Amino acid sequence: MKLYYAPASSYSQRVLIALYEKELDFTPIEVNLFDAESRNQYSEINRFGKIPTLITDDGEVLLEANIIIEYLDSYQNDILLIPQDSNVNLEMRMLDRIVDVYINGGREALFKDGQLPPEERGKKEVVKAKRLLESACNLLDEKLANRTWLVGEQFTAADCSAAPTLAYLRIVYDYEHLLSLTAYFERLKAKPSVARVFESGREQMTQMLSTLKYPVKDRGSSFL
Ligand SMILES: N[C@@H](CCC(=O)N[C@@H](CS)C(=O)NCC(=O)O)C(=O)O
Repeated sequence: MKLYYAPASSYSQRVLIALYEKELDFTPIEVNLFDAESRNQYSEINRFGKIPTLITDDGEVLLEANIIIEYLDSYQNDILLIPQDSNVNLEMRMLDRIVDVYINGGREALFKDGQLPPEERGKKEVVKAKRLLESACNLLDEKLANRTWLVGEQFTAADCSAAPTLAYLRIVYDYEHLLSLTAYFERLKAKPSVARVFESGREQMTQMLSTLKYPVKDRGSSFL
C-alpha cells in the first residue's frame, strides 16, 4: 500500500502512528502542498487536495485519516485500534469526533486569529471556538483521570488522533493546568510510534512556524 502524506501534517500523523503501531509495511510518498505543481498533480489522486490518501494493494483510493485507520484494522487484525466492544467503540468515536471538531477546530481558529493584525483579533466566532475547545479539553481531562488512553487501557484510533492534535494545540493554547490531560500527552510522547512520527515532523513544522507573520508563542522545538 502507498501513503501520500506530509511529515508535519497532523492528519497524516494519525495514520502514520496507526501504521507504526500495527507494524505494517507501506510505501510513503511525501506531498509538498506548498508547491503549486505538486499540489496540482496530487489533486488527481485526492480531489480535495487533502493529505493523507492511502492507495491499497488493490488500487483502491482511501480518503480521510480515520477511515484509512479503519481500513488498516480490517487489513491486519493482530493489533486492533478500533475497539470491538460496541460501547467502547461508541465512546471512542465520540471522543475522536470531539478531538476533531472542538479541539482541532478550536486550535485552527486560534491559530488563524493569531495571524491577524492585533486589532482584528478575538472576533465572536473565535471566542466561541475557544470556549468549545476549553470544554473539550476539560472533558478529556475528566475521562483521563483514571485511564491510560482515551477509552481505557487499549490504545485506539482516538489516541492516534489526539496525539498530533494535542501537540499542535500547545502552540496556541496552554492546557498544563489540566493535569490528567498533560500527563496523557506525556504518555503519548513516550510511545515509540508517536515519538517516531513527532520526530519526523519536527523539522518541517519548525520551518513552517518560522515563516509566520506573527510568531506564535515560542515553546522551542519541544512543542512536539
Ligand atoms: N478530513 C481530512 C482532513 C485532512 C486535512 O485537513 N489535511 C490537511 C493537512 S493536516 C491538508 O491537507 N491541508 C491542505 C489544505 O487544506 O489545502 C482527514 O481526516 O483526512
